[in-house]
Amino acid sequence: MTLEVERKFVCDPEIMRKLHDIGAKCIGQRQFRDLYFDSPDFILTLKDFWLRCREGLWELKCPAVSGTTPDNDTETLCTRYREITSFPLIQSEVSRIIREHTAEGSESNSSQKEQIDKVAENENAEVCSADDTKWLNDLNLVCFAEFKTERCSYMLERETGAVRVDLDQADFGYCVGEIEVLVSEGSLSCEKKVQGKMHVYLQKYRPEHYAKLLSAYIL
Ligand code: V4E
Repeated sequence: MTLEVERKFVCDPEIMRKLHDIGAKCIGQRQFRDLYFDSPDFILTLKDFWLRCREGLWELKCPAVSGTTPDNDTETLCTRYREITSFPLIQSEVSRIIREHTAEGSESNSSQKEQIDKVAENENAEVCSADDTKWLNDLNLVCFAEFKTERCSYMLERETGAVRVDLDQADFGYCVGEIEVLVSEGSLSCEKKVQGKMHVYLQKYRPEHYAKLLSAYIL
């Protein structure tokens, strides 16, 4: 079976020359700043949900495949997430996750529950401002990671179709590449997992959060 997958790879100083040598064409370069949000006790990321604001645009990456285990190499090596970009849908999904978590435990009081419900009610709002931070406060979400990335994108024409390669240089000194390809399902199983920007960021700046995600097999 063939899968469309995104795979990260380590960038060495020669990577641009190597891409040029194999015929890859640079199709653009851009810079962006990412802000990631979670509750102080990591409710979202411990469930593998990643809430991001990139240059004013919101995105929620949700685990697309349930039941992922650390023994399943294909799942851990490939990025398979559902991406929600509609702001009202993001608000309703995030408030649902927080509400469910709150219902499981008894740590939240009734006024917190009311605030969560208010955000969920906004689900059908026609217009939402991307810089509206009130809903973040209502759900007690805080920014846990902020970094800039310089991204160079390349295209490589192959018989099987076009291959896209992104090279990301993060402002905290980490460089990672990502390639989007069609592969046969069995071909990914024994290769080494490459750390993404978030992995390195948390390891460096948020060791407590990083340790919790490692224990939960999220990273
Ligand atoms: C850590 C993480 C996520 C946040 C970062 O997502 P990523 O795709 O690395 O960021 P970026 O800047 O390339 O986003 P894009 O421009 O493609 O939208 S989302 C999911 N995770 C978890 C995760 C994981 N466990 N393993 C791997 C290999 N990647 C991500």
